[in-house]
Amino acid sequence: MKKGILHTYEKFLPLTEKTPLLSLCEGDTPLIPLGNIGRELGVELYGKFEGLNPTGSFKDRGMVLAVAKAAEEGAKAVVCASTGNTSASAAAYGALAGIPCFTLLPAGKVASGKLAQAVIHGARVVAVRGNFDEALEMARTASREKGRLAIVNSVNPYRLFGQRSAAWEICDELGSPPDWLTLPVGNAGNISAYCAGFEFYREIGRISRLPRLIGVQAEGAAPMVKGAPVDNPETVATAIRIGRPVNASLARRAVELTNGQFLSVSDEEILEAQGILASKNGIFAEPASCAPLAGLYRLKKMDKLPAVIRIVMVLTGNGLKDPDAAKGRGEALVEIDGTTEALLEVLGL
Ligand code: AN7
Repeated sequence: MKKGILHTYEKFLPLTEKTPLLSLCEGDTPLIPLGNIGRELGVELYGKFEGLNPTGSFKDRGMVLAVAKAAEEGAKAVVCASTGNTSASAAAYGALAGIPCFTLLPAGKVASGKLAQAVIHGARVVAVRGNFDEALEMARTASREKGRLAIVNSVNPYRLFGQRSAAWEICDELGSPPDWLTLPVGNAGNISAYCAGFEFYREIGRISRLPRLIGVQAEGAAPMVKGAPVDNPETVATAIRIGRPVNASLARRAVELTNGQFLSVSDEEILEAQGILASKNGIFAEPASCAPLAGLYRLKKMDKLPAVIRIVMVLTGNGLKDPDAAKGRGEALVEIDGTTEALLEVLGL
């Protein structure tokens, strides 16, 4: 039975007797073999479908711990800035713990499903006329100035601690780490958490090597690739529309340590990869989550994708969160009269 991150990894996490063992049964997400696409790329490909977490993204793994610790420490409220998924997750776990949640979102730049989640879970949603990086700075200052207002962005170390669990699940399921692990990079927390998770498993002897970490960004928001902050990040993948990643140095270390790399892909390539994943392999992931697949196609084109290796792609968020990104794509809708004849004509079989 699914028990959630805090129960399952009690021994590996910084819990005390006073930590409430919150759970929405997060984690334990499927590692889906992506045979149709893998064959095309000439690799053994899996998707770790984090979009099947309770709020539809990987954020739940770290949020459950961050909110539990906030509750343990007597926080009166939690706050976060977010491109959408963090706010949905903070709002849900805040609701579960009975702690009010404030979320700061870049006005007009959050996918509709994510906004709906924050609202229905009862968060106080503040739309900031500015980008994510500016909103995060505001949230950090507010939490420093107001006692007992816990910040639950990935500057909160408990977030990354909980997110390590995804690396552990992958190793447990495959019996060894993959050759490559590729994931989208925004604020650069998740790639750092995966690295720490793999390092921990190596320390305790569960694995003997680290996978190469391949972090993929959108071209219009690629500070890790450029090696410098981006002031006005822009991309269709709004989840990773981030120009000043707070975990940049940890992420750089992760890539160096694992002999990995950062690369960027265009919005066009991201949307194309999203369409391929959905139409060739039956999985609907949000645009940001498809940046890694776009990256693999690009490497393949450049003849830089080794054959036969085992690759895990982290599908960080569910496609249903951002229906607008899918609208108007694929086959056009046909509207017909309510008659069998009209239907048979459309079927044309
Ligand atoms: C689907 O929700 O930053 O590199 O505020 O939602 O750990 O930041 C989301 C990030 C990848 C990037 N994929 O992860 C937020 C937020 C999805 C995401 C990322 C995000 P990090």
